[in-house]
Amino acid sequence: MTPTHATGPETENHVVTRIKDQIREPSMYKVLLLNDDYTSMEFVVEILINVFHKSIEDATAVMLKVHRLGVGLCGVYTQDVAETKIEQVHAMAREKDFPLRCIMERE
Ligand code: TYC
Repeated sequence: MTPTHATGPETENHVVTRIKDQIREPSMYKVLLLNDDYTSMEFVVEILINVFHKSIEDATAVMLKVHRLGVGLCGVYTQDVAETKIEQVHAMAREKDFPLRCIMERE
């Protein structure tokens, strides 16, 4: 049977496929706080409130989790936002001479 429409690379279907291929969800990154023996609990709570927009209750829970287990989740962000938040944490910690470390992991 004769095809009712073209099926080569220039057809509408292929264009639609190509556009769909370009509309990808961005990769997301977990931002994690690491425990250490020197950073004050109060400062970590302050970071979680001011950089990660946690309530005081959630900030305290995350800080205690990091203190007890060694690592805790601050939030999940696009690459640029995750990198900026990590820079903010390290800059604020450096200012107070705390060795607080923050890392990101692709989800
Ligand atoms: N372990 C620290 C203390 O006992 C508190 C702390 C919690 C440090 C979380 C870092 O990411 C951290 N003062």
